[in-house]
Amino acid sequence: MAMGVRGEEILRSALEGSRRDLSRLLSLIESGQEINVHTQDSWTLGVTGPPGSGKSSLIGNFVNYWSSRGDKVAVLAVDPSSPNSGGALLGDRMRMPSADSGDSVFVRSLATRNHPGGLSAYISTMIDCLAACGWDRIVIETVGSGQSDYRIAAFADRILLVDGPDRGDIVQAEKAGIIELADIIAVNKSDMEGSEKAAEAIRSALSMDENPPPVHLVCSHDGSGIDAMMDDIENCTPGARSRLRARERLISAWDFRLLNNPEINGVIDLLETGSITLEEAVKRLIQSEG
Ligand SMILES: Nc1nc2c(ncn2[C@@H]2O[C@H](COP(=O)(O)OP(=O)(O)O)[C@@H](O)[C@H]2O)c(=O)[nH]1
Ligand SMILES: [Mg+2]
Repeated sequence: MAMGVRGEEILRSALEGSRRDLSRLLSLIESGQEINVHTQDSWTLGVTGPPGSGKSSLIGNFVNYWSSRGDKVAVLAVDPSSPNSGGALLGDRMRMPSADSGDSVFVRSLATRNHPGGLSAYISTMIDCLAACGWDRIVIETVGSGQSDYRIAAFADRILLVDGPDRGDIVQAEKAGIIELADIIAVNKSDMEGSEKAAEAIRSALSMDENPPPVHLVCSHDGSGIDAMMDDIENCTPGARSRLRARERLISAWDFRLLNNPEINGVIDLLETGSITLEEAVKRLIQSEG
């Protein structure tokens, strides 16, 4: 959908600082509208990891840290299950203490539910818009439970992987993909038993790596370990893992195109009845892309 007059008005107002219109702008992008905004240099951090590991709580720490230094922080919380106004967002608001205080924080929850293939087609535009509207720090929180969910993290220039003490299983092979993408790993809840062991398990699993990411033991509740981790986040230079991330972005964009191809259901019908081969199905879908 091309950008209409209304879209242009909303963009202008968002660029002038209206938060309400920034929200509207993100909704327009989510509904498939093209928004032509000048691409900006953006500072992005992806935060991913299993549900309950403390991603939102840690982001609350980051928000305090940056906003007290005068930075404007925007958080895009990608929630696979909830609609925009769902309970998860309310919970997150409570864990992000400054989320509603003042002009320096903007939190937006995005549902993946209505988007086959995830949010990959929109996330870059959203980042560009946020940067153009003056948000210096853009944090993308995703649940690292499904492929397409954590792939969204690859749209950020640096990635923090969060785990908890009860979840030492992050080293499992199935998670290897995301561990490779992580620049920094946080084992949160250092106040709880087993956290040190979990951090050790992760460190030893990574010991064969040529360039292993630092593993920080932190506690979002009392702030311990956070400063040292912030130093690493600030000093993290995108680069080492940029090729892997580019690959994830490509796969994610490809999935999105496939799942949103208008011919897909017809092609699946034909496959189901055995009327065409897989090879023919792929060809048909590619041809229908024009
Ligand atoms: N004991 C302890 N609990 C924590 C810590 N950080 C977060 N939690 C709790 O863990 C639960 C999940 O936190 P949340 O930030 O929502 O996790 P998310 O699902 O990864 O975003 C909440 O009940 C938090 O209060 C911590 O450092 N120590
Ligand atoms: Mg959360």
